[in-house]
Amino acid sequence: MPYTRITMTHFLLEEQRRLGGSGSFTALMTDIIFACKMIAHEVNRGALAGNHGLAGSENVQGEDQKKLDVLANDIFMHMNALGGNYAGMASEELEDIHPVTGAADGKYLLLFDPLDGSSNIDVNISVGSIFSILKLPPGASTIAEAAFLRKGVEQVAAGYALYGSSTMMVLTTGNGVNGFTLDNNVGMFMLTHPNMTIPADTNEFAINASRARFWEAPVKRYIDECQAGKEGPLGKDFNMRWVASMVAEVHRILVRGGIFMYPADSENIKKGGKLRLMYEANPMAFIIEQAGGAATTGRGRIMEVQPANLHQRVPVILGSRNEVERVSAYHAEHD
Ligand code: AHM
Ligand code: MG
Repeated sequence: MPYTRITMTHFLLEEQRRLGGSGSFTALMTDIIFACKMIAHEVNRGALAGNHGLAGSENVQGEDQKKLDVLANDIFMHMNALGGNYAGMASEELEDIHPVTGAADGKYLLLFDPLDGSSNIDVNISVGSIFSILKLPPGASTIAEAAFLRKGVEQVAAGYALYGSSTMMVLTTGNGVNGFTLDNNVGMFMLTHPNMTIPADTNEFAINASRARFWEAPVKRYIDECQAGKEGPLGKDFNMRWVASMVAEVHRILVRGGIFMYPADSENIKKGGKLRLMYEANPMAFIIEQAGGAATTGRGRIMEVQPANLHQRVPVILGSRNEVERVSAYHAEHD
């Protein structure tokens, strides 16, 4: 049988040829791939390397940082600064933007959550890294926070690495979604999931049900209807999953469909929601839409939210199009 495997590097080079690009995007993706491989290695070594437990510090969100949160952030910052492709970076773990010094030609901005799903680190459940790439606005000579505060529709690429039973990277550059699996023996990501698409219908939902007492009426209505099963208005039985790692939930939805919700509720709305617009919601919304799904706050498309600050939070409802549209319609009927 002929050998047909395509590495992620070759896939990116092929895309570059197709689009007539200069190669700088391929170069910056190479840095992200390195960073994710190194983080995968540290996640995998886990307790053997003393990587579990608290770092003894708090991040900008006031959350206790785990050792691996800090290590993953350091790896992501370091590896991506080396290549000189970025003018600046912003991380969920850092209060302020980080201009990349010595990279006068950096044309891109990188926003990332170095290790999402922190509550799962010490219990050996899947976690991931999420990234979003913007172009430096024309004429911007100094890097200020304002350069980063752009709607999700302006992203040029977004992706995630999933540190699960195998390590995967999933990427969109606005031309569909492709998934790559790390072959540990050769240290390369191989194209294993070309053109990932999300079925429009689903009977699987994901929500943290411990927050039910805080839910708004449209969310409560929808979940009640899912739980009513065949006898209810939706006319089918639903199953529920909640990993508490957004990367794992989004990946499951890309592979077999589903709806994921971290909606606004009476408690988290004081902060604007739970998930971060720039590091979690926007990149995942871009991927989900590119795979044929939908991503909304319940009251509008996530990628059209104008960010007011770097660490802004938003309600997130995403996944199989027909179910996401149903939940949006319930919000519209209610408001
Ligand atoms: P983190 O960035 O601090 O890890 O938080 C984000 C995570 C998401 O991956 C996940 O969907 C959610 O928080 C889980 O929240 P909860 O602990 O309320 O279930
Ligand atoms: Mg996160």
